[in-house]
Amino acid sequence: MSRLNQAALKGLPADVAVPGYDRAQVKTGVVHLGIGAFHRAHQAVVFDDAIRRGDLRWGVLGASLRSPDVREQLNPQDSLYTLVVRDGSEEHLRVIGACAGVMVGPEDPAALVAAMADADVHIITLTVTEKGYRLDPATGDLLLSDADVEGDLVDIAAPRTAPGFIVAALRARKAAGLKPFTVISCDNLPHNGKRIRAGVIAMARRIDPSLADWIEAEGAFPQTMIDRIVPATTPDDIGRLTTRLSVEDRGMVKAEPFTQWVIEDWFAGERPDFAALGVQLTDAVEPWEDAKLRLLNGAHSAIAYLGALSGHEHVHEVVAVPAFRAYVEALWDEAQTTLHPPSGLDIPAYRDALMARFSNAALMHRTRQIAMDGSQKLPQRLLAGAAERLATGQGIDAIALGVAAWMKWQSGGTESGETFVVDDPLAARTAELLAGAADDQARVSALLSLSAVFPPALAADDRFAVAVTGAYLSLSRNGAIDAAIQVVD
Ligand code: CS2
Repeated sequence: MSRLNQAALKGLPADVAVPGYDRAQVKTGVVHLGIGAFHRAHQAVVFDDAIRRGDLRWGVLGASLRSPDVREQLNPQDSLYTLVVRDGSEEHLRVIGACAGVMVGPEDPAALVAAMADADVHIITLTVTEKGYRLDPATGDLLLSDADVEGDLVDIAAPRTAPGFIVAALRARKAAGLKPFTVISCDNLPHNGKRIRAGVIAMARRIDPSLADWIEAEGAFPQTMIDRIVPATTPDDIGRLTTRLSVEDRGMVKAEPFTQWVIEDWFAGERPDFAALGVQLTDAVEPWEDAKLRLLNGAHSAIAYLGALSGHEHVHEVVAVPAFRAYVEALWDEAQTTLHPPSGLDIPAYRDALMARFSNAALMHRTRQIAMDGSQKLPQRLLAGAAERLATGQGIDAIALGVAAWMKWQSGGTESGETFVVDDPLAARTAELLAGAADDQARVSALLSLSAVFPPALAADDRFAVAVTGAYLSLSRNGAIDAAIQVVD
C-alpha cells in the first residue's frame, strides 16, 4: 500500500479536507519540541488554520527528543497527516499541511539548535510530558542530579533535554543579535510558562550569567491552558483510515471535536493572529488552568486508576458504570470548591460537557494511557485541591479515593490478578517502598513519604493520611466499584 504524500492528495475522497495553499511558500516560524499526537491534533491545527487564512509564516518544524518514530511516520509522507475527528458515529477527516518535517534531537543536536535559532522562527511550542521538564514536581526546581541535565551543563552545544535545547538556541540567537523566541509550554503542568522559564533561566545561569539576564529581560514564556482529548493512535485506527483513503497514513491522529487553547498575552516577537484563530488571549491563565487540571485531568486520572484496576479498558466504559459516574460527580463537587472560575467559564455547563466528552465511545481512550506517569500528574490534579479543602476544614473522601487508586496501581496488579509494568518515572522507587511494607496501612504511609509527589505538609496531615488509608483499605477489601459507592453514599 502506498503512503499518503503530496502527490496522493488529489486522489483522496472529496469529503477529506486537504491543504489548499502552496506548501512550498510556507516558512518555518515554529519549532515544536516533542511532536507527539497531541501537538499534531491541537497546536499544529491552529498553525495550519493560520496558513490557510493566508499567513504563510507559521509552518512547524517538529522535533523528537527521544525516538525517531514520528520522523519515520511523517517524513516519508511529505510531513502530511490526517486529523480524524470522531464523535459518536460521525467522523471528519482533514489533512494537515503545516508540518515542515521532523528532526530527531539526539541524532544531530546541533542541527536542531541551528533550526531553532533561525531568524524566521518566532515561537517554540513544547509537549514533552511532565517529566520532560526535568523539574522536581513538588518544588519546581531544575533537577540538577538528572544525568541529562548534567550533560547539558557540561556541553550545551549538544543538548539532550528540552530546557537544554531552548538554552542552546537562545544562546545562538543572542550571539547572532536576534530576539529571543516565545516559548509556549503546552503540557498539563501548573504554571507551565513559569516552570519552563525557571528551568531555562536556572540552566542558563550556570552556563553564562549574562545569557540568563538576557533571557530574564527579553524572553517570553506565556502560560497556557490547552485542551483536547487525543488518544494514542492504534494499528486498528490506521487500518480503518487506509480503507477510507486508499493510501496508508502512519502519522494520523484521532481526536474529539472539542479543542481549546488559552494563552497568556506575552510574546517576545511575531505571532499569528491568535484571536482570529479561536485562541483565547488573556492576562490570567491560572483560573482556566486550575479548572482544567482539577476537573478534567483530576477526573481523568481517578477514572484511569479505578477503571483500569477494575478491568475497564476505556474511559467511556468507566463512566458508563453508574457508581463511577456518580463518583466523578462527587469528585467534581469537591474540586470545584477550590476553583476561582474565570468569567466565561460556567462550571455546571463545563461539568456536563466534560461528562459528555468522557462518554465519547468513538475515541476508545485507554485508561492505561492516562494511568501513565501518575507521580508527575497527581500533585496538580488531585493533591493541590485536597490541600486547599483541608485548609478550610472540608472533607476529601472523593479525592482520597483517587489518590488511593493511584497507590494501588503502583503495586502492578489489577483486581482480577492481572499483572502489568507500572509506567512511571518513579516506578522503581514506589516498588521498593511497597516491598518494604507489611500491610496496607504501612503501604500508604510508605508512599506518602515520597516528597516528590506529596508535599510534606500534606503527607503529615492526619486527616489526609486517614482519608487515603481508609480509601486504600476499601479498595483492597471491596474493589473499585464498591469503594466508589461508599464515597457517594
Ligand atoms: C490525560 C490528558 O493522559 C492524560 O493524562 O488526562 O492527556 C487529557 O486527555 C488532556 O489533557 C485533555 O486536554
